[in-house]
Amino acid sequence: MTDRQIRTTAHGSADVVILGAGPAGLTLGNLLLAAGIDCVVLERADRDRVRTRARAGFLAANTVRVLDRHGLADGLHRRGLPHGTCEFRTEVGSFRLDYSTLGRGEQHTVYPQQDLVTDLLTHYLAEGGRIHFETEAQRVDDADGTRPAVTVRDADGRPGRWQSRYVAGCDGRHGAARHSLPATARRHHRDHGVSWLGLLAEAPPSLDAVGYALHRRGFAGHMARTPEVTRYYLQWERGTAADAWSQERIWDELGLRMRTADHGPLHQGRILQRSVIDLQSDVMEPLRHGSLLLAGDAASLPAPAAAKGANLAVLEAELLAESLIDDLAHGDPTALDQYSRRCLAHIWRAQEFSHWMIQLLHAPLGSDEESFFHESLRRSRIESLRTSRIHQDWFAENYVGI
Ligand code: RFL
Repeated sequence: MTDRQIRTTAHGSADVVILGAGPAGLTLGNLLLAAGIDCVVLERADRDRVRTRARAGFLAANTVRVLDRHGLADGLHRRGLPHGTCEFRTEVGSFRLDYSTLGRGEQHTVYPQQDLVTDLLTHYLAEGGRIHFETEAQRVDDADGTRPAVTVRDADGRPGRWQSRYVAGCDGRHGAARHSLPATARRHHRDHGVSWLGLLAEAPPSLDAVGYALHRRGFAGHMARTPEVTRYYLQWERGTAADAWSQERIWDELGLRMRTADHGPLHQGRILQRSVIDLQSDVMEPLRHGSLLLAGDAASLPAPAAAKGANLAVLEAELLAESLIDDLAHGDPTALDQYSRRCLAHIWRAQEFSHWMIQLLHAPLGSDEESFFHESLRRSRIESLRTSRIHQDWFAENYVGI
């Protein structure tokens, strides 16, 4: 398909219209296509933006299993790197957990999200999948719950309309699917009151482990992405702009919090990307409203402290594909009834662990009694994780699990 064909066409129909070409939407698209279901993906961004948006990197064992099951994991097996260790650097010493030998014995695969999305897109197009870039969904209307219509606008502002039997809202937290939900939809939301400066540095990883530094000045994190690029995080004062600090100051602060005086220097390099992330979580409930179904970040946003979002997106896409195929190909009208309940069980598990990680990683920065109490609980939690094999098994199972 040429870029021109991909970009035009403001009107059309399909049994399933998928909003968003992220991990959720493209996994779903590939699975429906393989089952012969008539579907189309509508994506707001252009093709280059979709293929280069750097976000996640740590893929759980179950995500790899899902992608393997459907022949979507070739690139990941060729270029992804196995990862099974994390290192905690704290005020009272540091310790490592080889989590791939704990819990269920599972490990992560480090594979940048933009590479996964590129693989999914390439596969989808090679199989003849339909996608329209630069096509922004504005609203999903579904008066009687059986024949939804998606109002769209292309890059030149021209309006259009897509008709379908089902709409899969895979368009993230701020997409049209969430904005089109009925008043009965609930959003359970928590602001954790903590912010991070997220950084991508043109520098090789400095540790052969995920690094979690707990420091009285705040948290710092280190996560490998590729042999040339590393993601870092700095706990960041809420409201401070991402560009408030020079590169030099950022590297100094990372070095201080990561205790390079004791552990050796970090490999430094140009900072390629920086963004402020206010740690927030939410869950939409239910995930089905008539013929509109939510998956991925549109369904639930786990704060990125435990690397769950992209993994949930792939899992939910598979569950949604199974239900849609049972309904549309096998004529089972009840197939979608359990979709919401099945996903929410995984979502709340991931939310709980993500919440636990946030409590573990962040020191309250005040000096009052409340902060002292909170900080003492955190130290006790870390000490238990350092010394208790049962606690370590629990950690490993939840850290890689989904
Ligand atoms: P995405 O990836 O946001 O894709 C949604 C797509 O929808 C498009 N879109 C629209 N299209 C049409 N009409 C509209 N009105 C639209 N509105 C939006 C967008 O352009 C986009 O292409 O959602 P999806 O598929 O649900 O996937 C979710 C993941 O992207 C997200 O959860 C993860 O990136 C979270 N996350 C991580 N998850 C992990 O599992 N492991 C990690 O290591 C990990 N690291 C991270 C992360 C998120 C981060 N950020 C963004 C805070 C690291 C970071 C820094």
